[in-house]
Amino acid sequence: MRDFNWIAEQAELTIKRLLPTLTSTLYAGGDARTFEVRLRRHLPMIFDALLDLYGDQYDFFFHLQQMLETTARMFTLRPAELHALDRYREQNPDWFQSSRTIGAVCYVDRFAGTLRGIRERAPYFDELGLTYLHLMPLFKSPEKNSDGGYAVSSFREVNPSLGTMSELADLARDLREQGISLVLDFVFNHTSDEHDWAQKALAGDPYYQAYYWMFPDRQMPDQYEAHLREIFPEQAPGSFTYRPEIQKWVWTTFYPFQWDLNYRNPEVFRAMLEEILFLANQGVEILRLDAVPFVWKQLGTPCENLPQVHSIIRALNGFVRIAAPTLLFKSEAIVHPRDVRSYIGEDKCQLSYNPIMMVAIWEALATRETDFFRHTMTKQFPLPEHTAWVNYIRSHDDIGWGFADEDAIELGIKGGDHRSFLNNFYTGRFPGSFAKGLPFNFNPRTGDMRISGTMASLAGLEQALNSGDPSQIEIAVRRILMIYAIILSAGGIPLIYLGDEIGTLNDYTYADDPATMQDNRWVHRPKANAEAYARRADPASIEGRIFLPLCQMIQLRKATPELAGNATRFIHTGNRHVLGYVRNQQVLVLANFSEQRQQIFNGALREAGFQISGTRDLISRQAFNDDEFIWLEPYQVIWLKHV
Ligand code: OTU
Repeated sequence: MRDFNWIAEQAELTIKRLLPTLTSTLYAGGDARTFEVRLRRHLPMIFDALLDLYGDQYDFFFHLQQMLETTARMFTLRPAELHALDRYREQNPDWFQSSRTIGAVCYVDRFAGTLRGIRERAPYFDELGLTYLHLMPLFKSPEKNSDGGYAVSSFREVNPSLGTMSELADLARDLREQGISLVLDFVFNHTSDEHDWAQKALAGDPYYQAYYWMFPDRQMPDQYEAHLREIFPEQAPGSFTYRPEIQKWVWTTFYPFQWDLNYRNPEVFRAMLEEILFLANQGVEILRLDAVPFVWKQLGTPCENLPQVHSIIRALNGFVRIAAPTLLFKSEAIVHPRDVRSYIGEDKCQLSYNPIMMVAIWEALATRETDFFRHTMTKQFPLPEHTAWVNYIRSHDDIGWGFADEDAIELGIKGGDHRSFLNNFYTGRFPGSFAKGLPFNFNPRTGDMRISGTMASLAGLEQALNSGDPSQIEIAVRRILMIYAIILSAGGIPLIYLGDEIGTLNDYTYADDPATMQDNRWVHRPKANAEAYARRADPASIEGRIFLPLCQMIQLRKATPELAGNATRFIHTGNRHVLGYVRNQQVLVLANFSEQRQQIFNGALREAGFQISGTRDLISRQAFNDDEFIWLEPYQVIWLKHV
């Protein structure tokens, strides 16, 4: 443990020494007083975090000064309207916890062609009720394969086929005026090999070679690899790539063209901080921190979720609180629940994907039983203050069964066996399965495998439509609506992958295109289908049967402040097919995970602390009195509130 008084003293000395320089950076009209107040508030924590990373470097204070100068310069460059938003958000740090917050995510090109196309969809975003829009990586990136944009060649240039940076800034402003926060990815574990830094490194410049991890031979790579997990064993085996131009092995956790940055070099930290603040100054309000677990490496470890990753995020977050406090971080760590949770905090990532609940939903859909859901969520759901889960059912990525084996074994479920079952189920191999997923990256060495597929195809709609059986189609539609009813009522921000709101099915044409055929995640990233969207208002169409009730639930959620915040208490309903949770002691959600009608004994709910009589289901408007039992139709969800 470091002595906090000593840290505070060092921070104070640093401020005394540097403030004149920093505020002279601010002479161009910056609000020096605000800067100083924030600096005093956050520097001790920043200092503490940076000591974890660079405390052993003789030039620690030089690098700290560089980082602070970057922060001051970016603060000065920040547009006035964003400074105003900063002041407002500092007063309202929990704004995202509102029940009015509704999120969606899309690829610019696949959903709307260009940034201008996104702009033209503004009325549609209103129709859906969005307040949070995540545009998938839209930066300049290699033309033939960029891992869907996750290989960034410049954080300051938009991919020219989508638009320009100034269009992006305009879009951010327009969206904000419409009440929508713009969310972008910050791909900070790696850059593409076409990034300027990588190009200079390839040309032999040692300064930029030190931005990455490079080795003259296999000696060190072999030692590291002994402990590393392969992320894409099928498409990109191993974690290092040989570059003959420089006769070096480069660390590439993901694809060979994605070069891992070396955060042991404080200059890399400073440069990436500058990119963050640049994006914040374009009006981006939330950055999704991509591949968080991988950003620090240590020989002899798996190089995932190391303690220094937390120090990097805390330090970045601290600087952001000074220069652009509107900006929030959202963690993308799809790892063990313990590690997922470890990145969430007011001082780290205020938001995080909730892969734990995502997996629990699919698990309960496959088994038709909710014991594991309740058990694991009771342990894993609670979050610290001023943070939130982002609840989703699938993203642009594969689905991996990342539940905690410890949670499973407590219910007598063996993790490995259960994962095999889920893989079989969601690839449609398990007898009676309703799902049409594809196996993603089967690793014969470990038996590990993940699943690709759209929400609708995984939830049974594709198979039902193929069968032409109206009752199966009805069941699949209900299953989809149940998923949404959970995502929209559990604590946190609901996030819809656009296309899923109208029941988009798997798109198998990815297999015909050489650019995508290797990576079946493209099966669930189809282009928006204008005709399908046009049918959304028709209650007889499949699209309308999903879209219309979904919109109704979204509006209900927005109008129900009891659904705000995180507080979600999972309860025993006395019927293992029925999930139950209470929101803020005010709303009881019951969800039937089976194809059969289910009965719930009121006594069980009373015992769990919720009185049924005098409540009304917000969704169906049905009123409930003193009857002994509640009946739920197949896949029905009710949101019970006292009236
Ligand atoms: C992320 O995913 C992105 O979401 C992917 O689309 C990218 O390909 C990748 O990073 C590289 O930028 O392993 O299978 O724990 O799960 O970062 C997807 C985090 C991934 C990893 C995640 C990664």
